[in-house]
Amino acid sequence: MNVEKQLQEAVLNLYGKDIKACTNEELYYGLLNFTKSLINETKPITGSKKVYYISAEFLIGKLMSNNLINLGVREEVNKVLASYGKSLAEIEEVEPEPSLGNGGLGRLAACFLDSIATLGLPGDGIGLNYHFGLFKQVFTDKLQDAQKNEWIEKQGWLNKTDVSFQVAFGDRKVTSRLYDIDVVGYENGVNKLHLFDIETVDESLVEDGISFDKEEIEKNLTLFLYPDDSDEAGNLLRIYQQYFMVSNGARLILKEVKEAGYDLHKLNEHVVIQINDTHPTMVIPELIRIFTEEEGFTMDEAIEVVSKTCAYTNHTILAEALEKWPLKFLEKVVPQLVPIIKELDKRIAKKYTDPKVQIIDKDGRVHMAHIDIHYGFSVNGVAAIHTDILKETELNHFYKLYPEKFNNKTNGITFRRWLQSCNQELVALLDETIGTGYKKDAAELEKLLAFIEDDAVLDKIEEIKYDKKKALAKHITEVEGVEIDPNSIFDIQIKRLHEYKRQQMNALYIIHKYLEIKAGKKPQRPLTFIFGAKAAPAYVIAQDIIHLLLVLQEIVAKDPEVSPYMKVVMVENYNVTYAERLIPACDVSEQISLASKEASGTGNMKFMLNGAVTLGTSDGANVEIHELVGDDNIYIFGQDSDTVIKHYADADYVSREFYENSPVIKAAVDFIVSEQALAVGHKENLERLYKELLNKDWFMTLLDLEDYIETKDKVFADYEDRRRWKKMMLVNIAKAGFFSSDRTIAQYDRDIWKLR
Ligand code: 26V
Repeated sequence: MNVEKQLQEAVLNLYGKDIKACTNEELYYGLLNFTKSLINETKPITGSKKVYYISAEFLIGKLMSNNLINLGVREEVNKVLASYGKSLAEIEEVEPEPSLGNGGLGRLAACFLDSIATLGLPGDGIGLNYHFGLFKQVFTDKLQDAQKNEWIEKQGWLNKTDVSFQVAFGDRKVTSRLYDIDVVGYENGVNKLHLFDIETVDESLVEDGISFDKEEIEKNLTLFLYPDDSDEAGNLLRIYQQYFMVSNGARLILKEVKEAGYDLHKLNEHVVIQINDTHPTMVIPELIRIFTEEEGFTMDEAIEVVSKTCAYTNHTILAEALEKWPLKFLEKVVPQLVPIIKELDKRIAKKYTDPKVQIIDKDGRVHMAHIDIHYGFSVNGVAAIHTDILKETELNHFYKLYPEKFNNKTNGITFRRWLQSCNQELVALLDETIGTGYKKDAAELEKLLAFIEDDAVLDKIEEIKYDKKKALAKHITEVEGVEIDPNSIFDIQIKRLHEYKRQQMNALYIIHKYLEIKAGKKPQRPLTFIFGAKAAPAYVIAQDIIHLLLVLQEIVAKDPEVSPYMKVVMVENYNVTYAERLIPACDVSEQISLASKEASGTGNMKFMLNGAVTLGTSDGANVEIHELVGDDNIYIFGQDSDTVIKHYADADYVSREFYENSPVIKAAVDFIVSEQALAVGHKENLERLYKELLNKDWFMTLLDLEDYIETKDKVFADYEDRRRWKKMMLVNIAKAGFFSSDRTIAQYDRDIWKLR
């Protein structure tokens, strides 16, 4: 293949110009056409059994770079463009980022699709084509504001298909339209991400920011990802969205099965449906409904085959995140499913008396996870500790009924995006030192350990990190207007804003450092604290925490006594593209959730792979990172999950006691409502947060604060032993292979899907 010739033709066709004369924007669309035609020449992945990964979220990020890598042409494209004085990185800036996910769960789905195709497994994603996805975050007056994120263009990765279905709700019928995005495996074939949309959607419904009329389902169904569900209309809309997704998904799956000529009674021999969290749960009653109403199955037959086809992944133990829909909502939106759900419930009630395992509870709420567990064949958690907690605590009643269904699949990340695409410098070093085998078998990264005493390699790792920090600093100056020093330590916490993730604990450390510097105790080296996080629009305390971080950013920046020694930057609109810049530039990876609460985390894996050292609690996949790198290459602090779970059980955590017994904690917490903070921030937000920390602190920030301060101080001191630190970086990179999503997907296939 002659890349130059094909690219030249692509832009000539579009613009009648040659590469040299094109703008970056023109080159992007030329490259898009070029890439799409290469994808069209790539073989679809086929087989007699296929997985459908059904998920309300696919946080795919920009696709150009990843597709070029997976098609095996990125180097070549780079070279050709460079020979015309053009930069692929700058051209990629033109691509809009779809924001079809909230955070980890959606990004995981995207990594999984990449790995499924890379392993050559037949497997498609099924989801929704949100027009504005998750909101775009802007800061106004140090508060988060939400705006719509437009990403759909006339020319893009979405391909309109001729597939369309009728979807009936209780009060209306709508027509769907399927759009597909090709998913190219790394040097392998092509699968699809199927995104359903509604033909009557009306983007002009969106008024200010992200508000819109929630009643007009025909017009609003696919406008946004998880619109504000703090009111009834928002909740109903979510149910409309979920049913729309699963009804279309079920129709598509059955269409493919019938076209292949398979017997529907043997559905489970040809199809496995992986249900990503509870959002797609209605696919179970929907399939049972279709089989009994349209395909002549008895109820027993339908239940049996559907149960052998569906598998469920749990991504959280937070009770408030486990969906429980009031039966009356389902009666309004999907009355056709209600008799099926009642039948499923009746069968369970007959077999088991324990109220904890019922589908419909005494208050008439339908526990979606319970449908998945009773009527699916597999239940998996997403990290070892998370699965253990599910088995021993949260889902113990189910584990006792079905021990054979429970299994762990520790999450992973695609190394194509989180190494090859975002850190080409590190890739070059790896290629040179350990060869290129790690690109197909991530376990080969361990070969890097042979260089642990090689100063040239250690220095090179340090140099790459420094270059990435410089590039990030430049970007942050450009987009945030904040100067940061690449010679400072980059301490980064990027993830959804949630109390259990404890960004507020990091903020209290920053206050503590600020007070120390004011008192004359300067850090050995300047510190840069970077945050990126969106908060759900209805999550008040999360908004307050963002406010506090922005207040601290300003206080520190404006204080000439302190700003030479530390900086705080809360980046605006943290998203996948931003993560691709932040992660390679990180020294210290903040993974400080309250133990037991972070199911896995995947950012922790991305940081490690790029040579950051983890500062974290014994939670989620941190536990497995710890086991892999050993005590000397990670900083673990805080109470463990057993202790935390016991505090909840005994209801004996009193945050005020920690506050009153520790002058350090007291000083940091009091600062939130100090005159100095109130002069910069809003009284309402700061006081609410202060009171929350003192009177409730449900996620036990103060429990671990002293230990956190001590450990973090040690991290920063250890950073000065440069050789030791470089070795830690090397070990983290070398041991990251386990967290390749190729490994995770191979395990899903071996234990659950059995596609080959
Ligand atoms: C959802 C909600 C929705 C209602 C308000 C509170 C709340 C809190 C948490 C969630 C999380 C939903 C599920 C989720 O995103 N889980 C994440 O899944 C990742 C992939 O498995 C995993 O790495 C993260 O630890 C986990 O939080």
